[in-house]
Amino acid sequence: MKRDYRLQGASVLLLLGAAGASHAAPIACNSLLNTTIEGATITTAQLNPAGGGLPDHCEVLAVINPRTGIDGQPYAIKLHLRMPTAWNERFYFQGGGGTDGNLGAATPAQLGQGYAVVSTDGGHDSGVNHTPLAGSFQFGFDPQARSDYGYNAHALVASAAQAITKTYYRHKPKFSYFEGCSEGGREGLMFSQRYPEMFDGIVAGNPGMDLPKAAVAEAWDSQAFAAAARTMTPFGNPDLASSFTPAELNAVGDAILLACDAQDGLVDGMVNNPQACRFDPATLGPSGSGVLSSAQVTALEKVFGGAKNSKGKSLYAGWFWDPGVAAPGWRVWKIGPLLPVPGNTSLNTTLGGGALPFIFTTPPNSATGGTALKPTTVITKAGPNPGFAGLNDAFVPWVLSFNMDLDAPKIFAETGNFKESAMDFMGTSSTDYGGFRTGGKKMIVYSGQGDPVFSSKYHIKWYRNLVDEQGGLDNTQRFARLFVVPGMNHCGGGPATSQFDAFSSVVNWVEHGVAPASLLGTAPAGTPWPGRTRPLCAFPAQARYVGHGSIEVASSFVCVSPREDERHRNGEGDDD
Ligand SMILES: [Ca+2]
Repeated sequence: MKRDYRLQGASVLLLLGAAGASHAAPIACNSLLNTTIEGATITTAQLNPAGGGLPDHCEVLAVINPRTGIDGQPYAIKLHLRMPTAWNERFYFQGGGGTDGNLGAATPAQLGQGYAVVSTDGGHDSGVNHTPLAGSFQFGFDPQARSDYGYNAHALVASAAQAITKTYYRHKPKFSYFEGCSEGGREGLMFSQRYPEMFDGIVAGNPGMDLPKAAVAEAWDSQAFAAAARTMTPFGNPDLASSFTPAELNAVGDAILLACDAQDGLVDGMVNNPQACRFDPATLGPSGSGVLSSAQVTALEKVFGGAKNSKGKSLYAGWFWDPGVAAPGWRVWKIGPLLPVPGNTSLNTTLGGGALPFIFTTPPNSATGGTALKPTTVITKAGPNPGFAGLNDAFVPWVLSFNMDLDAPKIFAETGNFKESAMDFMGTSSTDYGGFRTGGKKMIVYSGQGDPVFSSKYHIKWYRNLVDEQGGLDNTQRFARLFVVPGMNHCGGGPATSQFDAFSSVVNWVEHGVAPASLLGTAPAGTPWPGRTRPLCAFPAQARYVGHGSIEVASSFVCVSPREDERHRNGEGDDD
């Protein structure tokens, strides 16, 4: 009997197409084992049946450039790739976090939606590259590991994982996406600037833009809060967490609302027009309501004014006055405590306190080089947990002795084997977007207005520079949009409509040409108004109440741009 295989194949194709699945059967998953594709040697390739919330998929582990660093440590760039059998012909790179070093499970929600998903450790492994001196920041002693963390590992992994995906499914992905927050957000910016051809759509959340500068600002903040500390830790250092009680930070948040909530036209517990906000913390001090001491007022003035050297030159950016200051997500970074253990555990003195001396200072600090460590430093007790160094105040004396004139410039230094400065390998404020723009790529950047570690002011300053460089706002909004989320802390948290789906928006933009004028934000449980919705407007637009209708729903708000002269009147953009 004669059969028309071609037609039969076509009908199968149609059926599969209707189901949204791939039209080509993948090769055998285990046939990838021990092969090397684009420099990645595959050490695991196994087909996992559906289960545990994951779809039927081919799981791949691979290693790129295994080597020994100049610090004697074993390094490799590892990737974790999962390729679902019911592939949607799309590729998704899951960004990292902190100082990377964690391969990750590669199980974001996108895997269940049919995306091939990859994650990486960024070229070092916090479970392996961990020493008593520097904890999980040890990799900062190896220049290649620094460059891998900054950009190189992610580029090699993206390239190799896309090639493995193409080999497995027998055709390349139709669309490739990157999404990350914090360091992952920085990686998204990095791709858009260094490798604009690699992704069709990028979501860069609360990005650690020019992270070494932000790390300098973390030290600045720690010094400011230390001066207001009321108690010492068992290790003999100021306990930053004692500088403000939660009730005092609540008072600051309330005072910010009193001063600035109504300036956007509606008293709703949100500051939608932060550029107009003129909060003065002295109103809470001894000459005001008396809620705060003069030391506390000074600390807030220093921190929110931004890190500066002794000549008054700005070293990072200041911060918006935002009621997110009263949320736990602000406190755990700036002053702690993050963990219920003795000593300082703020992220600024642990994560930032280790990254600054070992990864962002050139040459990296050690007991014998760089800034002298104070005799009281107990750096050899740098935390028992891989991935979380800096307990027992390990880095606190160093952070508190960090000199804004002599030490801050070391993020720009190069010497000896360290041929790239920290700003060279971590810098992510370029405005050269020619390749990205002409390639038709799209990027969504979002920023928490109450983020305690990466300032919205810094993100806005970059975006304004981008607008200037790219021929105006309309031209820039064709490929890059910034969304500043009032009240939101770092990648979530705070009194904010902090739940939103930036990823679907970037997909819709890439695949259907629908540029997002706003994202729909929902306030989660734990906020003063769970379930409240707001439009999160593409900068410079801000959400404004239309004057009627429920203030709890986004449909009662529109996105409007504040008058440009406000920006000049309030002196925004003074940071350099
Ligand atoms: Ca308001």
